[in-house]
Amino acid sequence: MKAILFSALLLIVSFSLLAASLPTDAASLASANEMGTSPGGERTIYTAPYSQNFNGTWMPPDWTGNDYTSPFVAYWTYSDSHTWARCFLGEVNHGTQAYLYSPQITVPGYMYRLDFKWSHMLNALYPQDQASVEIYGDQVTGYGWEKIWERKYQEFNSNDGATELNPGSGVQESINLTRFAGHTVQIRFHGISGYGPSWFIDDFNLHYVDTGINSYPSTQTFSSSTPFPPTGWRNPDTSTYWRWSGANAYGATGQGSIIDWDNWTTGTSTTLDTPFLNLGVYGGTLSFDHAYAHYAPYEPAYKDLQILSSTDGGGNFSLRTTYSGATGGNLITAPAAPAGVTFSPGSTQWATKTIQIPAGVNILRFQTQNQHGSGYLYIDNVTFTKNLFPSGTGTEADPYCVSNVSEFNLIRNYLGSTSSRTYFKLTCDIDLTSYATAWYQ
Ligand SMILES: [Ca+2]
Ligand SMILES: [Ca+2]
Repeated sequence: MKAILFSALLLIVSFSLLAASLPTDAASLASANEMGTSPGGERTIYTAPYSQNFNGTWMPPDWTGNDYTSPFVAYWTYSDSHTWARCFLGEVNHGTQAYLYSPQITVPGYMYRLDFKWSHMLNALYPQDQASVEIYGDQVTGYGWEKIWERKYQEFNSNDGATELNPGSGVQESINLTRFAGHTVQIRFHGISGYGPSWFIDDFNLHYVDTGINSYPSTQTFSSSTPFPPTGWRNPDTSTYWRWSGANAYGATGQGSIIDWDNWTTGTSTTLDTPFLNLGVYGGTLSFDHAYAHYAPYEPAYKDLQILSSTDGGGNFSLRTTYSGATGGNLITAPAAPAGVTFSPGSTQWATKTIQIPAGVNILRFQTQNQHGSGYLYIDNVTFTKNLFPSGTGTEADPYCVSNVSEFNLIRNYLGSTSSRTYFKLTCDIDLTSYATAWYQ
């Protein structure tokens, strides 16, 4: 019972923190964001889940956009079938921009996502259309609009049967907004005309989907052929440097690890965030395999690997540890690769690192700090474990500390020969009187 009360208390504390960080000047946020001749006035602030299917009267309540009456401005309105929002890109000058703004929406907790559907035919004669989806919230560095989705030119092609004037079946997108938990955000759709076909949007939905890791231990082997990054992971800068690789840790059969490609820009970093970690109240551990070598022609250029952690779903991160890639550093696992050779680790050219994940952490970040010619870093078997006890590791020298009924009950998970050398220590008296009745029945 103590443990239950304890976690309930933590929940209350964390919700209070969320509430405390909510923006207080939502009205000024709105006026700062709406551009051009957007309709002004009072607008409802919604709380997710919030959806808009564009099937009603245009403009949808509390949405705004460009002046959609001017023939000289790219504009948004309904599709001819009146079931999609439509951005006219083909009837305006090249480079003309069109914006469609969602209402302000409060994201009440972790693991909310923005889903939407889009459709855009690629016209080979006019392949210069561009589109992005941007978010505004007080989480965003510099208080500007942050791109969370983008398609340009040839890649702005839904390949779904779209025509110049009508949408196809649509391409479904789903964007992780966990880091905006507790904040009020606004989403805008931003089209830039290349004199191409219309861009269509539908089924806007900001809602909760559990994409977290809930059972432990959990290992990401990067062995799937699904698109990078894996489900629940996030590549914040949509960096092209993190990629799949064919090398498996320690020469194991199969395929897959991730690689921080040779990022050639000194002073840049590449980041990759884990899924949301439901680690409970005692934290856990992170372990992973890595392989790293310099590139000989550019020695002593190197990259460091940093592990950062967030207690607010990825809104803010703090540095936990740095693994040094400098000559003699603990990140290096192999001799420098000769000129013209891409480092590909052999079975003995891997190492494993383990660090504690403190209580309260719910996202971890892998981040490299790069120098020109710093070489290739491989990462595999990213494993999370959950601490079930407040302290101890279960060894004779460092037994698990059992201090209440809930923890006492966990000992049942350590039966059998595989747990025969697991040690526990009672750190206080535990009152089981309230369980007596149940046992006698
Ligand atoms: Ca619709
Ligand atoms: Ca692997």
